[in-house]
Amino acid sequence: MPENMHLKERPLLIEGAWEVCNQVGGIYTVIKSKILNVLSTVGDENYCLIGPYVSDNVSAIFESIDDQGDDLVSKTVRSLRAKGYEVFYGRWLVSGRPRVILFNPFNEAWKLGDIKKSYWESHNIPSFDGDDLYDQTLMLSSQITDFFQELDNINQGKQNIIAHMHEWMAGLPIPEIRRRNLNIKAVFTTHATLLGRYLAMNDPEFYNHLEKGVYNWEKEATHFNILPQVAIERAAAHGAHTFTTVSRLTAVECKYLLGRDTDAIVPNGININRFEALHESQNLHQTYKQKIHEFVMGHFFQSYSFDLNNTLYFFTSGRYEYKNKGFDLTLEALARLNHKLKVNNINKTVVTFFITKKDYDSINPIELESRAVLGEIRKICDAMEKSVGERLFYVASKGDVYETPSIEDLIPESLRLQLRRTVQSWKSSRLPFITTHNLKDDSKDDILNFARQSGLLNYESDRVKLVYHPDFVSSMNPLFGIDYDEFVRGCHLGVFPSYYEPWGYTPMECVARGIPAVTSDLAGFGDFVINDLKRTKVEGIEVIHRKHSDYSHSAEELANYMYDFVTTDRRDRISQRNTVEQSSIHFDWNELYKYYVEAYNITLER
Ligand code: G6P
Ligand code: 1S3
Repeated sequence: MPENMHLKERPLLIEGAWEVCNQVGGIYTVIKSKILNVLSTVGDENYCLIGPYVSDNVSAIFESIDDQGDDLVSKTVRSLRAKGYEVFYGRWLVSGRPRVILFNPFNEAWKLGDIKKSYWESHNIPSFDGDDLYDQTLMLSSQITDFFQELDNINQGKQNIIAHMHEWMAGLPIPEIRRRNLNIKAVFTTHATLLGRYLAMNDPEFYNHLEKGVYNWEKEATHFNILPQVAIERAAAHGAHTFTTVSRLTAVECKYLLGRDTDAIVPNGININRFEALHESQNLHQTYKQKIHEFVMGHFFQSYSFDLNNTLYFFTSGRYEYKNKGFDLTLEALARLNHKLKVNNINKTVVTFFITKKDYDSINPIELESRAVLGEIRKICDAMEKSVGERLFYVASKGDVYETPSIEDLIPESLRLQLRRTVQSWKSSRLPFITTHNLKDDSKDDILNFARQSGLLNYESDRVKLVYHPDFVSSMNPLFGIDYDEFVRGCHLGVFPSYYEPWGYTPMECVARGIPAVTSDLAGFGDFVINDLKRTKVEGIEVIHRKHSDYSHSAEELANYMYDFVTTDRRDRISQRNTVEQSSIHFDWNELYKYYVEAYNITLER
């Protein structure tokens, strides 16, 4: 094991998060993807995750184990069960199969009032009623705290124990560990600050004001009605022996909004499964691009067609935070790109996908019908292909090889008529839709409103087209029929110029799949590329300047980058994809887990 992955002692590491066995967002990726590195550092017997038993598919990813072992965790589980607690103790069925303990938050619903009262009296954490997530985190924390209490009683100081809790939803046991004076060292990692996220969404001068220290946290938290959660975040940050966050950018928020400097930065890594041969990755790009072509034919060709061989696929994705995730800047840059491509007569089409999650009633039925008719057209073409093959073979076997058979000889009239009728009934004069689904609040949607105001409405003359898919892409989804990973591989460029982004997994995921990506210097990942890798440019990763640049300049920088990308030829794109994939090695947990080890070593010394 490399020296920087070496722990001073082998503690029992208990790692807790709301997203253990419960996929919500990026924290799930952090926890799950680094498991193999944790196990090789502390050993399976010294590691256990802890989280909620809430996910709909928890039974599919959790396998019970017995509690008869002689180790500290099993003994604690036995003891809690004897006291009447319901403890789900087992293995999380992901790579590494780590041990995991889950509690059903609702088991403590009967004493929610008391839990709230005690956090108020002991830690000055106020409460509100009617917020389900908040209530569940409180009820979960109460059980996790009891687990730590029991663990400490049984351990009696024999082994070092580290409780590593992520984000405010799992942060609440920390102040209690300290108040009860348990012999457990607490690490708290925040993956954003709640107040930072709200302020960034609402104050255009957020970064300027932040560093000037103008915000009064209590006043702002009250204003956004998030005082209880912020109070938990602060209590966890202040109570932890070691306080960490995912990027230097978020560390600034920690200092000014949570009132404590971080002790270490723990950047997010990813598992890089590298292919033996470069062409495997290129082949996958080709295969999945074909799937996206099929979607594009169904979506656009009913109205008009364009040359798919000269079409590039851009995409952005993430939680629907229009400004924070840089959807606004991406749209502005696309509008400018559209203009540039038109005035310079560049005969390329850019289809840009917005993949996010927004409330909708259903997939647009016209979209589904179009896909179905396209399927019919394909079936007729397949039948024609078969007919051509058979009839050609017949003609050739007769020895008439020098006569070119006519189309009438090769394809029966019935098939030709069927094709003509189907295509004619399919064609439509409407503009291709922007969104694939019927949104609940169509008239207030920011993406749609930008399209309406800028006139970027998928006109035939537009070089840039928009497709807004307000749901995650998955193989179960009838429009694409592929998983998100595969979708990423089939695209040409990922665009993520965030305004508020503590880290940002999306560009990293692109790069790991050999697809170039754009990030910004206000995303932790972009900041890491510039400041930690000391590179102004890593092949295939473009960092757009937003920190010291106004909106219009950033949009222009992005539009110019896109323009250069579009006008690059295919051979250069192929070779860029190869180098991009190689540069992803910098972001592998094998490189980045050392920062966690460093944080644990600091903790063990405290
Ligand atoms: C991969 C495939 C090639 C294909 C190319 C298209 O490299 O192996 O067969 O020509 O992708 O690249 P493009 O950037 O135009 O999608
Ligand atoms: C947070 O999730 P988000 O999308 O709300 O945590 C992620 C994992 O650390 C991070 O990548 C992201 O930037 C944060 O914002």
